[in-house]
Amino acid sequence: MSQQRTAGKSGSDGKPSDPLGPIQPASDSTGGLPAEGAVISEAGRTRGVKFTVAKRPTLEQLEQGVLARDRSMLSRAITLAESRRPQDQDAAQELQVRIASHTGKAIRLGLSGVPGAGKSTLIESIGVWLVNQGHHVAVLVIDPSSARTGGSILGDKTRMPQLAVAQNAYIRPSPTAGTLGGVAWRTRETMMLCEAAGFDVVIVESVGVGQSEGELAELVDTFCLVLAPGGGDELQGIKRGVVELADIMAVNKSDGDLEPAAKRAAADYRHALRMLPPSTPGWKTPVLNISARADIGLDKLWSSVEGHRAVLEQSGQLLERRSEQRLRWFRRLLDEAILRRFKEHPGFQKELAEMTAAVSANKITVPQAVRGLVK
Ligand SMILES: Nc1nc2c(ncn2[C@@H]2O[C@H](COP(=O)(O)OP(=O)(O)OP(=O)(O)O)[C@@H](O)[C@H]2O)c(=O)[nH]1
Ligand SMILES: [Mg+2]
Repeated sequence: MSQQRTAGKSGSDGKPSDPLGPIQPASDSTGGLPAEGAVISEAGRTRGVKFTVAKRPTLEQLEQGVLARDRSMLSRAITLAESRRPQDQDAAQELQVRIASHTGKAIRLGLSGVPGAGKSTLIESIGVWLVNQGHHVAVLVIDPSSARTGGSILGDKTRMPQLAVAQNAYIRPSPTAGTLGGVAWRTRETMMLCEAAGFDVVIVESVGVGQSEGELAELVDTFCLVLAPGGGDELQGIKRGVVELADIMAVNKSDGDLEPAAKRAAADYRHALRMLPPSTPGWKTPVLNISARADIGLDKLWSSVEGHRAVLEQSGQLLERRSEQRLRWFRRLLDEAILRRFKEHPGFQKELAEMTAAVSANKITVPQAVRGLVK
């Protein structure tokens, strides 16, 4: 993650550099090229190395670039949104305000499942299929590994080789902040940027490990659980709460030797679902046998996505879900803003250091220290 943004720190002379700092070419698999006006950095020149540091685009340029579906600008806008620097966050939020009226139209699909279930392979197959039908597909890969490695762009690219080079597709890995699965801290903002860029299908892939699925399900309109046939009892190792969230269950790898096991697994899931409340009132969660590798059942999967969307729209639940999504976003940004204001309060850092020392030396109890600081 730190690899993405190295700029913007104080210079060696102690003076802060450009308050917003240049944005590095983003680490996505499709954009990432320096924008027009890229300059050879001084450091690069003196060392005789030819690398470029792109000039920071203005908010206007970012806005126009995103709306014009300029991949490079979209990537930079996402990098800005993901930056942890307060000034970047201010700019990123201003950008969200500017693009707001262009968002909200996409199909927001979440794919979760255990590692190796075939999520990426499925996105490659269905993504290419959608692109060939004239859709514009954005894929956000929530990637726990990239928090460690600084981005597994190559991994994503090799898993989605055709989609990565497709004209009307955009793939963006987002590192989670150390947590496994779930969503990255700016997935919502990234999704908005992709919608503003005219992607009418936004797919979010996230590893599911039994507790993070809820986070993803809350972020998207349609939540699809990708499963793979295993040996024995299929229902083991998959939590009831997770199955309850699924709007669609796709048993992948229903091909070759695995086909019989995949069929049995699907029957087990169908049986289990009968005892659970529906994920969406008025909708019966389908359990589909698919093969991402052999392109089996993808049309059924997509018609289920569209069917679910139609139920959401007709029943008014889409508006409800969107409103809940907005409220969660509101609360999250509000919490962040309050915390930031609090920490920026004059004298806070000094008091924090004092209280930390006092707590450490057991001179004050933890609740007393917290109370003292908040006052
Ligand atoms: N037989 C078969 N193998 C598949 C199918 N889909 C994926 N695989 C294989 O399963 C393995 C994992 O696939 P991925 O698409 O990387 O799985 P993933 O769920 O994205 O994995 P993570 O991102 O690590 O969580 C790869 O070796 C794929 O080739 C399929 O439909 N049939
Ligand atoms: Mg994957």
